[in-house]
Amino acid sequence: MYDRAVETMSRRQIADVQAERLRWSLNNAYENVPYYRAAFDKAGVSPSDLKTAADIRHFPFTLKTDLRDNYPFNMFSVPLEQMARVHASSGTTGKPTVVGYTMGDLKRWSELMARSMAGAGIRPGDLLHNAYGYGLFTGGLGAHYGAEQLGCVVVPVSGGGTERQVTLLKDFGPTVLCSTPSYALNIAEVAEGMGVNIAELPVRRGLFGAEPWSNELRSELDIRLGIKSVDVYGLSEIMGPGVACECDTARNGLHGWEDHFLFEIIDPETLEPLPMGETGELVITTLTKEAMPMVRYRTRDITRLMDEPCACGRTHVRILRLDGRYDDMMIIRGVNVYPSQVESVLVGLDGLAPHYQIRLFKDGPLDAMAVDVEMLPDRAQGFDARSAKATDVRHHIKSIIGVSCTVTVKSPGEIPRSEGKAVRVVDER
Ligand code: DLL
Repeated sequence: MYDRAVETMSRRQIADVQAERLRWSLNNAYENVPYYRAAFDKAGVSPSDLKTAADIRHFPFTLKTDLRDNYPFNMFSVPLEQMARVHASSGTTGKPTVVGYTMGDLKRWSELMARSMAGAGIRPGDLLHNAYGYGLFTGGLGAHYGAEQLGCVVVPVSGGGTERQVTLLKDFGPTVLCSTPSYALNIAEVAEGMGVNIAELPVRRGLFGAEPWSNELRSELDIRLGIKSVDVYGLSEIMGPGVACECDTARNGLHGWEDHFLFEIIDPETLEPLPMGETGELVITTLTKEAMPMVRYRTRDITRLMDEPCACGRTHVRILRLDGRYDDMMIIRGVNVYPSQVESVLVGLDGLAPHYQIRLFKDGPLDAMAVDVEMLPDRAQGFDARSAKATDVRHHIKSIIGVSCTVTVKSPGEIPRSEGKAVRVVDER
């Protein structure tokens, strides 16, 4: 699955491949998607204006609302009968966003997911327990077909039924676990409650993604599950999982597959492209998608790119691990805070379980943050112990992130556990 010639192309070769494929993709969008024809015409650009990949900056952005406005199938560039599958993401408000694939798209998706998995140290013959949700969510089927393409044996468990997941992990002895990081933590906890030590089972690798997770949570998962956890990124609008993935060697930034996607970082306020290395919103253009080309899709994900070659030899741009989505950023008394920063402080603090939930509420005219945490079950749970721990946590959050918040120590098990993407923030404003 590892094609050295592709994954170690020079930056120059990458730019050439991108320019050529971009011209095809912009043409596909312009000729076959009325939405794009109107958007390009309005912006006064035509696919023939593109000379190099950098000229993408003249083309208009695509937003999630554009997909919603074209619900369900109007972003597709081929007639429905030429398509092979649709997926959709639920979204918190309004209509879901629907995405579509031709057979060719599904083949490329499987190949890119297999490429990602191979980079992550998964090998043909690995028995892969897939606990990403199957269905309209792209996680389950994306990981499934990628793993089969790589030559793994897939156990298609899907999410939920956590005790059964543990039993299967024990009985089947898979070597790879795929799930969201928060669900992996839930599985670890349920296993411990069932007297099963996953660290002693054959599972050696975790491929986790679909939500932000901190390095602290990674260390926790590595130790509790006895695995090496690797981060995988993707989004349904662009393809699904496998748009970018960390490598086994460095686990330092996710290799974004630049022969299929063009990555940019823009300032989310001015919308101007930012130079390599600066932090901003990730914008992605598809280069090879047939059924649903996306031009400058604004992901709302905040990160930065690095283009130095990785220790593994790969040259494709690396996406720094994500702090979170622009929409998840909380502004507490003028300080910008992402839930993952709170996670970094909490996970690993003495006596604290790695489960948390943030509540946002109004304190007069201002936004305020409350953090719910849990003590480890084997610690004293009395009133004094809890208040001392709450003070301790509040102090840590204040000194590390710089915001004041209230902290409530809940009983073990009281904070809701995740079976997919964890709900980290509850908005009570
Ligand atoms: O979450 C696809 C996926 C499935 C990725 C399984 C990885 C593994 P959506 O439901 O469309 O697709 O959600 C996409 O999830 O824009 C990010 O905000 C977030 N996200 C995905 N992967 C990561 C990650 C899938 N590794 C949205 N780190 C994206 C942080 C992630 N956030």
